[in-house]
This record gives sequence, structure tokens and C-alpha cells, in this order.
Amino acid sequence: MKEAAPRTIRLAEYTPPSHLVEGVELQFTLAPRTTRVRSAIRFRPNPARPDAVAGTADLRLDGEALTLIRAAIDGTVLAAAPDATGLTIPAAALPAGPFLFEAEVEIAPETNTALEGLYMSKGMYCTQCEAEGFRKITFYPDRPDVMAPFKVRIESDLPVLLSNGDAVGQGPGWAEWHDPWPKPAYLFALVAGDLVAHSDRFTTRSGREVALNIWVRRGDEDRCAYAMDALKRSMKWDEDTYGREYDLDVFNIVAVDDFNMGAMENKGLNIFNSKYVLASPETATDDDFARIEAIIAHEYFHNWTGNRITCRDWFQLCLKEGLTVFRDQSFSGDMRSHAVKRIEDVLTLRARQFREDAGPLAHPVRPASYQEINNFYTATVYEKGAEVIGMLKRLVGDEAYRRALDLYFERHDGEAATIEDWLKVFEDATGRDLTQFKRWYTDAGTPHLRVTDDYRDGTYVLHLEQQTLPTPGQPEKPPRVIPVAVGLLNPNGDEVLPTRVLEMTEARQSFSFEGLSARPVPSILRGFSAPVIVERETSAEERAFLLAHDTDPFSRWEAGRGLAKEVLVRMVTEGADPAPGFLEGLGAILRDDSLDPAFRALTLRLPSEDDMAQTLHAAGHVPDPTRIHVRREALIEAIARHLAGALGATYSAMSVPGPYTPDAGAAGKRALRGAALAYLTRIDGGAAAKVQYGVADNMTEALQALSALLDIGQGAAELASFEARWRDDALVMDKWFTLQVLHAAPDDCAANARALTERSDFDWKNPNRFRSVIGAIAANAAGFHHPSGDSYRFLADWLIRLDPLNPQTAARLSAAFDSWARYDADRQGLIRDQLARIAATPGLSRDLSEMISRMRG
Ligand code: 0A1
Ligand code: ZN
Repeated sequence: MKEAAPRTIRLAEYTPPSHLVEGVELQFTLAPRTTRVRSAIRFRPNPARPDAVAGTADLRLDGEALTLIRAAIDGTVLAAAPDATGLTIPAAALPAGPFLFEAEVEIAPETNTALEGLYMSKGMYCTQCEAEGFRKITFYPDRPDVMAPFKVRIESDLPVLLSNGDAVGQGPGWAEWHDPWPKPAYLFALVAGDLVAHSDRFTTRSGREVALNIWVRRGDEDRCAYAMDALKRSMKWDEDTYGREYDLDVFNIVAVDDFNMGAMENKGLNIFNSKYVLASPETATDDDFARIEAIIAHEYFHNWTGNRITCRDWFQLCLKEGLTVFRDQSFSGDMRSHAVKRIEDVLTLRARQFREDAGPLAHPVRPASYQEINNFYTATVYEKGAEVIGMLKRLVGDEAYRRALDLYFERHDGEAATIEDWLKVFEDATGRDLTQFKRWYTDAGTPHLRVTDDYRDGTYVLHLEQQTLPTPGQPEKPPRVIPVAVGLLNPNGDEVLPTRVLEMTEARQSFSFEGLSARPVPSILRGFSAPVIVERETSAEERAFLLAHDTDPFSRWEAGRGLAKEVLVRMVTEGADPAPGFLEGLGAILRDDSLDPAFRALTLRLPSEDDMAQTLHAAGHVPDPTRIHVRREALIEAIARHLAGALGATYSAMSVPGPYTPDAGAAGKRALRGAALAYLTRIDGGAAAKVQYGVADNMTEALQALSALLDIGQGAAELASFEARWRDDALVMDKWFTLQVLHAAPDDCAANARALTERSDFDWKNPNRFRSVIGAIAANAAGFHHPSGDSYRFLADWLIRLDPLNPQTAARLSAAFDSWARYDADRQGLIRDQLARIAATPGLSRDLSEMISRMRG
């Protein structure tokens, strides 16, 4: 049998829907194998479609894996039979003008392992409809530009029955919900279960009383307080910062154990992976708390940027995601430290998005085509999408940004909008022409910014040159607008030019600074003002100078980062010893008590092995992951020996007295203390880490100690006691699984991972547990790229096994193979063999086959 040719959806082929929906009524009678869904949908011809108005357009409804019991139009039963992807009702069978479509279908949530549509998780019913899951619930025009108010009736014996909007009635065995705000089907949600609520209230600034509930399984109620606090702060922040108020009387959040992604912004009923809701000091780390705060905010902020204003089609995904990430990043910066948050965000961007942009999966922030939209929930759409908004804000200024956003909400509320609409709002609010700026949305690839300079007679000139390498399907890369924030420092360390944004628009451009008394030291791309790669030949002395004196905290950190990379590159390629200047510079930061401990912790963190592979490859070397690992370990040990005294002093000084609190101040101290511990463990045989593990009363300190021990090949006793204490707590045990793979020595990595998958508690159908091992192996660079190819095979085996059950998660994890072209011929061959093996698997999902074929090129 011939495989069907993969469908390709193109932005250029967008056509408005033939019919619009005026209202939907849904009735669910829940049963694990035989859930009945009755729908009543009021359609009318779309005035923007003359063929529909003229009565010549068919009505196409999406529908997958549905058993159709009955369908009718205006009460007349339809003969039409569905095909594999939906139901077509011929124009001839449609009344002129508005009509009522009714259907009754049956679905089986219990056997839904893809976790898309209506599915079950530990006895509870829940839904995931973004991007195209609603079509697995009933027949519907499942596209975001069809928006309608929903009425939902749920019938079930389970005690808690939830849907979008406000509850309008309930009794034993049933509940009715009404969501008055028109929404696309991807924002529909339903939950039914034996749940308990952690409840609170919020009064909006115009006086609306909102009931807040976080619904969890019995026993988890005492782990909701932090998420609730984050929710209230998010609600307040959106009022204060964007003038956006909540618009229903209730806001529900539900924690689910089986979930493919982080969380979902369904209108009035956010559904979360329980990992991003549940937290207590004993079970969650400081990073977990920070992530919970960010994701709670992210989903809440979607209420305006995503729900009230949604996307016209899935190509516009960055319209809601880039903006909402930008908003949650600003929120976290306001709650914590902007400098630290910016550095962390840049670290993530470079690790995930720059990597994506440099390989076969590179795509524009707004892609022009796809086979499976689920494959485009990427670092490019999300994180680079947020960077693009940051640039826009920098270019127009804070005040104009706020005016443009006000106009955006005013103009597009209740609509499904496009990137063109978004840019037009900025053009109208500021008078700026954003034609060139739009390339950030349409062109893939990370621009390289080459910087040279000269100085003569008091005038300093910066010469900038931009170049973007070709990406799949885009050989030509015209210049983009790049806001380059620069400052100039005097040789004595004083700032002679405070931050100024240079607006680069040409391929090559020079900027002059006059009236200087000496050649300045430039601080370039302050605050990481654009997602570009700066290339500048500079001396170690100059980097050390900026590390010591730059007034911009990001650039200061970046100088240290540059030094560390330079040192590591020389250690790897030339077998050099670590430069003493670097060790001194690090020591100075470590000892500088005027600096935020969280900032110092970030400066002490060395570039990851994958970052070094990326860096070496970009510099024209063929990275050897084994050698990178060995040399980086040597650098860690050299730092530990050189700074032993200061590290010991920091370790003592940063101890946080009293009970654990998750605030940024205490977390920053713990981060610095943990960084010191990781170094000290290299020279004290694990003594301090063992003590810390023994006395830790919180997960942050316990995991720091355990990781440090595993890194030196110890920790067996601690792993056993950890397991004994937490064996019944899945979220905590996920950490235990991950640790043993992530911190395995390269030779042990695949074997450890394999042994873990043989345990009876390796519940591989649960995405969190699957990722805890299979995702972790890809994150252990030297282990994953072991010359035996063992880890490659291991990953491929598991992707092939998971794909028929959960294509979305299999496809996401397959991206681990995207860096194959960096490596030597042997490793390339080994990876390509696995890609070929996956590609040859019969019945591969659309999700995974698209990913594999893009990676194979
Ligand atoms: N919109 C959600 C992310 C999300 C996307 C897809 C999902 O299933 C395919 C689930 C969640 C967000 O940005 O948080
Ligand atoms: Zn989002």
C-alpha cells in the first residue's frame, strides 16, 4: 500500500471560512469508552465569502476518530457520511441564510493516549484542544478564525464538572456552563473528576469579584498556595501594566498529571501539567517555583493576548505566543530581578532557539507552511517571537509601545488577527514604516553582527556588518532592522556614553561618536537588544575590563561568558591550561558582595557542553563531545582549586537561615551557595555535599547536593534514601529519574537510562515520566553523543515505540537529533542511520515523519 503524500498547509493559501458560527451548545454524557457528545451549532454564511452567500459553498466540518450517530440540518436528518478527516455537507443540502446543524457522536476518552481532544488521566476527564484537538470531540470548523459563544452541559457522576466561562446551573450528576466571550474551538475545555479546590478571591480594579480556584487531586491541596499567589499577582500586574482586567466571575485552574505540554490557556479554565502548579518547599526547587510563577502568568495573560484577541490561522501563532512570552518575561523581571531574568532568558534563547535557527529545523517566527502545526510550538515561535516584540518596544520607546498596545486591544478585541494587523497598529500609533522590520517575522536564521572599530582625533567609529546564513527554503537574507544598544566606557572604567540604541538597517553601517578624550571601550548589544550573534575580535583584557566595570549587567555577564568560552575553546582545541586572568576575574565576581548573589551564581555557571559544541562548530571546528566534556570538567576542577578559599567562604556566607521561602532574594543566595558547592565537591571528596544532603529541609538544597555527588561518581546512598522517601510522589520521582541520566558519566549514560526504563515505575505513557529519562539523555551531551552510538539507538527505539500512542511528544523529543551536521563523519553516520530507521517505520505519525524528514534534509 502506498503511503498518502504528506499534506502541506500554506499561509499563501488562506481562505476565510465559508460559514461563521453564531453559537454552540454542547452536551456531554461522560463514559470512559462511550462518551456521547451532542452538538447544536448555529451557522450563517460568511459575508466575506460570496460563494457561501450565493449558496454555492459546501460546508466542511473537521472531525477525526468520531463515531457519527446522527446529524441533521434544521431538523432534517443528513445522509452524508464522514471521511477520515471530517464531514462535507454539499451546498445543495444547505438552507439559504442561517441554519442549525445538530450532531450526535460517540468518542472513547479512555483509549485516547495522544492526550489531544477529550482524554482521561487517572480517572479524571480533561481536554486539550490546541491546536486541532476539538475535531476529536465533535464535528466543527476547527480553525481559530471561527469564534463563537459556547454553552456546555456535562452529565457525569463525578463530583466536579467544569467548562469555560461561568457556571449557570448544576445539580446531582450535571452542570451547565456558559462562556459569553466568542472563542475559537481550540480554547474549549472540559474537566470532570473527583477534585478538590484551593480557593481564593480577586477584586478587579473596576470592582468585579472573581472566584479563583485551583483544582487538584485529593492530597495535593497543600501544594497550591504559591500558584495561587502568582495568579493574584499576575491579575494585578496585567491591570497595572497593560490596563487589562479579567472578564468573568470565575477563574479555574486544573492540575493534570498527563499532559503533553506545560499548560493551556482555555478561556476561564486553564489546564496545567501538574508539574507547573504543585509546589511545596520539600518537593519543588527554586527553579520550579520561578517556572510556576512564569507559567501561571503566561496562561493568565493569554486571556487578553490569545483569547480576547486570537490568531486568524496557525501561521499567526507568534501573535499570541511571542507577545504572551514577552509579557510573562516582563512580569517575572518585575517580580524578581530584571538583570537576572534577562540573562536567564538569553541563556534559554541561545540554547534552544539559536540551535534551532542554525540547523535543519530552522523556520521563521511566522512560518509559511507546515504539515503538522503541533511541530511549530517551538523556541522560534515562542522565544524569538518574544525577542521580536522586545526589539519593537526598544525601537518605538516605552510610551509608544503602550499606546500601540492600547490601540491593538481597542481595534482587535473579539477578533482573530494577523501579524499584519499587529504591525499596522504600531505603524498607526507611531507613524513608523515597519516594512523592513517585518523580516523578523518572515525570515529564519540568526543574523551575525560583525563589529570592528577605529578611533582618531577624539572620534570613535563603530563599523557594523550584518549577515544571515541561508536556512531551509530561504537562500537569500536581505538586511534587517537591528537595534544595537551600545555604551562607551573610559579606560578608567567610567561610562562616557550611556546606553544609546543604534538603528542598523543596512548590510553595512558605521556610527561615529565624537568628542572623546581617549579611545573608549565599547559595550555592545547591551541588555541583548537584538537576537543576533555578535562577532568581534577582542582581547581577553578588554573582556576582563568589561566584566569588572560594565554598568549594564547583561553586558557584564556577557563579558564573563565570552572569557569562559574563549578559555574553553583553547582548552579543547589546543590543550591549553585555563587562563589565570579568567580565574582571577571569576574570583573577583565571587567575592564582590555588592553584586546580587543570583547574578554571581550565573557568572559562575560555565557554558554548557552543548553550547560549546555550538560555539566550536560556528568557529569552524568539528566539536568532539567527549573531549568537550573532559576539558570542561578539567576547567571546573581548576576553578575549584584556584578559588577554593573564596568558594568556601561564599558557601558559608550564603547559607539562608530560618524556614524556606521561595522569594528571589533567598533563592539567589541558595543559587550562589549551590554553585559554590558544585565546585567544592570537586576537591573535598563530596564531604560538604553529603552534609548538605543530610540536613536539607528543601528540595533545592537536596538536589544541589545530590547532583554534585553524582557529578563525582558518588551519591548511591543518597539516591536510595531519596527514592525511599519519595517513591509515591510522581513529580518528585521524575527528578530522581532525570538526575541519574543527566549526571551520568558519558560511558554510563545509555546504560543508566536503559536500566531506568526497565523499572516497573517507568510509566512511559506519562509524558513527564517519558521526558524524565528519554528527554534527559539528549540533555547529557557527552552521553548522548557517545561514540558507540548507543544513546542514539536508545532514543530512536523509544521514539518509534511512543509514536503510535503519543505522536506529539515523540515528535518534540526527536528534535534532539537536529544538531547532527555539527559532528564528525562517524557520528553523523550513526545519527543519520537512526533517522533513516525511524523514517522507514511503517505507519509513522504525521508529526514524527515531518520532523524526521526536515532533519534528514
Ligand atoms: N498555548 C499553550 C501551549 C500549548 C500548545 C499546544 C498544546 O497542545 C498541542 C498544549 C499547550 C501555551 O502557550 O501555554
Ligand atoms: Zn502561550
